[in-house]
Amino acid sequence: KIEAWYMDDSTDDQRLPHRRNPHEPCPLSKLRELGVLYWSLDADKHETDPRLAAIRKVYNYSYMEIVNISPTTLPNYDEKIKMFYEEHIHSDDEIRFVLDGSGYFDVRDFDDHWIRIDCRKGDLIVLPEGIYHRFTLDTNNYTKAMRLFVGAPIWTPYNRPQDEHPSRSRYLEKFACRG
Ligand code: KMT
Ligand code: NI
Repeated sequence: KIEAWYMDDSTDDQRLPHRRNPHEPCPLSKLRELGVLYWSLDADKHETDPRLAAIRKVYNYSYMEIVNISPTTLPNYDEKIKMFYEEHIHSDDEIRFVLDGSGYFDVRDFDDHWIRIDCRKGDLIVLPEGIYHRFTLDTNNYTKAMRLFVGAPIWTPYNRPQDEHPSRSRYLEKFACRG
């Protein structure tokens, strides 16, 4: 369903897949260890889907908005695209449901390697508070996504390094159960 892999070190276009050679897939179990949650839903039914409603209720995702990320639909496109791809954390979970199109969420593992998550229509992904991550469109240049949040949204990115940020400390305490 959802596919993820370890990235290569090439500085080519960020929209390319950047798979390693040979390909190194990242299993879903690894993503779970990093605190990343994932559901596969029917994007076309997002207005009436009881599964989405149940997830929103259980996790208190009261806030919802829809964004269209493409060169023609996103205001300040170049600036935003650059911002999304800066490595950062948030003080809350980042919850995204891809309604159409596709894009990549990259997350860091505990060895500081990038894992690229190929998010497509129907993928609902939760990046935990404090995880280092970034987002890019792929070569289709289009993602329509639902942005969910617990209460009033705070989208502020804190660019790396944020090793003293309380959200980073909480993340490591919760998920980096080693050493
Ligand atoms: C964000 O906060 O990084 C974004 O909303 C862009 C990704 S949404 C598919
Ligand atoms: Ni983010």
